[in-house]
Amino acid sequence: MPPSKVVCPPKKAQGCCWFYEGQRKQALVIAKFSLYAIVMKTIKLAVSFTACVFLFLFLSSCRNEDAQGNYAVSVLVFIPGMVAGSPTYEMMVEGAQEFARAHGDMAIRVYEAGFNQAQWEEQLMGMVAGGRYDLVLSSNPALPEIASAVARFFPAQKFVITDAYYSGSPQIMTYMFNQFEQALFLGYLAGLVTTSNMPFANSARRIGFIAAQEFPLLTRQMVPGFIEGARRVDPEIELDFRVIGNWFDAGAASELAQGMINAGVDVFTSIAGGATQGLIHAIRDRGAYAVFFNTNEYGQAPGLVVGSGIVNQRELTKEILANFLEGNIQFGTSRTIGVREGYIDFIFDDPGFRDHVPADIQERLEVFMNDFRAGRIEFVVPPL
Ligand code: RBF
Repeated sequence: MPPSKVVCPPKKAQGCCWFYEGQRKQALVIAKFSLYAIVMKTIKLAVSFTACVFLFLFLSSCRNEDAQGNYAVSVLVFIPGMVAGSPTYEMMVEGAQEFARAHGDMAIRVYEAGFNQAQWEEQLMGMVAGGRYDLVLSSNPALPEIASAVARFFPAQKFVITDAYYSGSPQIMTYMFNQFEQALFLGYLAGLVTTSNMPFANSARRIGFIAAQEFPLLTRQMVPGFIEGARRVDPEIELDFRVIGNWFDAGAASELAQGMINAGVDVFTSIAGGATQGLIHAIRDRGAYAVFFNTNEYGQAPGLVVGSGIVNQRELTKEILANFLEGNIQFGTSRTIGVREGYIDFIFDDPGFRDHVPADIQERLEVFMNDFRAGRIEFVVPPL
């Protein structure tokens, strides 16, 4: 395209017009480039500044949460799953944090390993590899095997695992809740409710158990304990046991529960972590009852959640940490704790029980629990 004459200064030769036009273009390019450079520099500065701010915030939060720094003792709470919605995990984290608040020189780091169980060993290995933690605390029946595999690579690393049984590794101590006992008294209550004339109790004498997945503690002790307790009320009671396949799918849990209600189940229990919300939804929707393990769940559906057991995991966690500070953990051993040791009980003192459960059922359960605490209930805990 010929250079435009319109932009030519009038006194310059024609040929110069192209030169001036070129200069103008050059100037424009330089100006654009400079503007671009300034904008980029500003962005770079802003990015670097933001990165520094984040790094600073991250490092300062690490000082509080992470295991190093100026703390005398550092503890990793390894959660095989997610904390929210999993009562035993919630209680362990709360107990550890409460203990650390009261003992200023202890750092607690909580690590959630998520639901991919195939990755737990690798994750635990990664966490302890730096040698930063004096103690790894966890709670899950499957954890001792994983911890012992990791322990072989790190002979100085110590582990305390609750809700689990293991002995023989000088690096590991376990605390086993006697879940057969809790299953027995919750099953007894389920038996009283399914045979009652409460509004949603039918004539079928069928109770339900929804599990996230099968594992030895569940299939060998919790499920058998639940049905044995119910049959102490009426030997004709049947158990409908179903498995979801994971610890988070509330939709699947709800579908299972609806099907079980259709089949005559009027009282449920479950061990399903976050997926338990689906069961709660189903009993609200359709009208049925539930009793729960481990923690106070009455508030989830007042009038329908008619019983809650409690494991004293929060206190146990604090005791473990206190013992660890005193050098009093018996590594290589396992301790079983239940009703008589004061670590498992039934929550009577809640409006969900007091205001909604018929008086005769309350009385019969109270007699049963008093006998239990006094050692007058006879039972044989099945081997794991
Ligand atoms: N319980 C939960 O509440 N949430 C979980 O995500 C969870 N994941 C588990 C994974 C495995 C492999 C096993 C064996 C158990 C899991 N439990 C979970 C069960 C829990 O640790 C405990 O055994 C039961 O709640 C009975 O106390």
